[in-house]
Amino acid sequence: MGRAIDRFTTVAADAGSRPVAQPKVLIVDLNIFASFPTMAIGLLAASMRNAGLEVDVLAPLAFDAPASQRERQERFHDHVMRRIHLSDHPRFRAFREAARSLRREWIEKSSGIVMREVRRALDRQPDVVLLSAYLRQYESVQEIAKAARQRGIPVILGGPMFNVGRISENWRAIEGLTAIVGAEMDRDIAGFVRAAISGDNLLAFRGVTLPDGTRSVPAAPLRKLDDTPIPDYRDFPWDRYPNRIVPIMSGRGCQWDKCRFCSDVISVSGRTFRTRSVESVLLEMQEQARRHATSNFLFLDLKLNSWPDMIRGIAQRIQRLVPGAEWIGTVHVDQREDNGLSKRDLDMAADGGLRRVSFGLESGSQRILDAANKGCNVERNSQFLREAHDAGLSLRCTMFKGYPGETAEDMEATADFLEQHAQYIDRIRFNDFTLMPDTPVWDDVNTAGSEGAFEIERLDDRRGNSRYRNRQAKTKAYRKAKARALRTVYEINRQPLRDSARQFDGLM
Ligand code: B12
Ligand code: SF4
Repeated sequence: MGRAIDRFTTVAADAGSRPVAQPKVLIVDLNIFASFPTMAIGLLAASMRNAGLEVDVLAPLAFDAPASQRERQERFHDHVMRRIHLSDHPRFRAFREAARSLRREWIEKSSGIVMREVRRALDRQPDVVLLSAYLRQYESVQEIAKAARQRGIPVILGGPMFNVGRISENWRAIEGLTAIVGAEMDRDIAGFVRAAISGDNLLAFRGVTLPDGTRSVPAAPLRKLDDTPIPDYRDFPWDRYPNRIVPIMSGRGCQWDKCRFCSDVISVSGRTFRTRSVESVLLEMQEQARRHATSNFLFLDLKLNSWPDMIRGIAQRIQRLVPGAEWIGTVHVDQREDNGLSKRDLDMAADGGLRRVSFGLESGSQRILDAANKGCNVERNSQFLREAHDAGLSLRCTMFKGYPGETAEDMEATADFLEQHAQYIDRIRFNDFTLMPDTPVWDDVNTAGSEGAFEIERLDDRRGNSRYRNRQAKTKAYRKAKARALRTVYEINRQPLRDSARQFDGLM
């Protein structure tokens, strides 16, 4: 490390002042779900530019790197693939595992186009490279770190899950990394980058792991979110996006914070609920609308109704500030008396431009919702679906099968629920239950040990997940009920989206 100060670019700070040396920073966006800019990159770029650093963002889509599409109107082929992916038949298991691992390999492969552009950018000799990575991007991080190392350029890695000790412990072995950061760096990034370039002690910053395994104290969740910068999305290839959609966050974390399977609330920015003021959110929307000539917004909040006055405040005031504004987000149909999702709230939100809502329905069985401590009930989910649909909203929900303890009766209840509510739902993402280390259900399963029907076969610290075997899912009755549920999922997903929400298709 320890790169010399004379490699800094010299820029004039402002007229009349002496020229100051400014580091050149390269940030590589590894996100290929590229139909809107990546918020972490926009935030870090804004923060560093505000502090006078020279920032270059490399966004793969600008160089024709193939973007992956998340969701679309399905064809029969998608139905068949989902049946294979979610198969529990014992005779099918080996084939399914092989198909999954091939798919994983394909997803995790680094892109030749991205690497070509990264090498070109590294040849321009930035003073430091920043990478923001999901855990599926190990191979890309490895290749970029290697290329940077060959040129003597330090590499800092950060991302949503690097606050989890066993994960950063696994990744620190990547050759060429200078440090891994598991902290919300909105305000500290410029100081951190300067310290990395000068070879100062990085353990003076919280949430840092060094390649030799030493680490600083964990970083506390960032408070005073109104003081974070407005993300700078100027570097993203706006002309390549099918629609101009600005990502925004009104708060971080989730006020409920209790679902036993939830890994969002253990992530860097998901820990403990913090909100911005309605005022600051509205001003950011107005400013981004002006900068990018659009009125479409995607709220990335884990739970947009954590503080019900946020959703109401946006609904009541945004049209005056951004005429024609349209927005979408994720909610949790919790059981508080005021959860911000009453019929009146939903009608008002739709009038205020809300077009689409995603929510974690998870299961149609109350027993499973309770076991997962989801804080929801089947009746209220049902009522929400009807009322939101009547208000004109497009509804998407996420669900899983295979939660520990799920039986054939639970799957029957799910299949029934879906059949009864198919006309209200536009899209369903139906997943296999993911058992993530460090979540409460992980502890449940480990405590049950060999007594339980759920057995952990392999723990994958690099990807932050695990492979498990669920004996309950093996019965014929379970598989029959699941086949019925999946038929309804396909019936729903093969329909086009509601017209009013089409520009938001596939974003969540
Ligand atoms: C919005 C979102 C999406 C969006 C947008 C993604 C995007 N990259 O823009 C969509 C819907 C496309 C998406 C897709 C997926 N997502 Co997602 N997503 C999120 C969500 C809800 C918010 C992310 C976000 O913008 N946060 C706000 C910013 C400010 O926080 P941040 O990213 O952590 O960044 C801060 C710090 O980490 C740090 N930092 C970040 N990068 C760097 C870099 C450096 C150098 C430094 C110093 C610091 C630093 O500073 C930032 C500012 O404070 C998170 C949940 C969560 N709690 O984070 C999941 C989450 C990130 N997603 C996750 C997953 C699994 C996925 C999918 C794989 C799901 C799927 N099966 O399809 C895909 C894969 C996408 C891909 N790129 O490969 C996981 C990631 C787990 C992992 N293994 O890494 C999370 C944590 C959810 C979860 N608990 O499972 N996702
Ligand atoms: S409501 Fe959503 S974000 Fe909140 S704890 Fe549950 S799954 Fe996690």
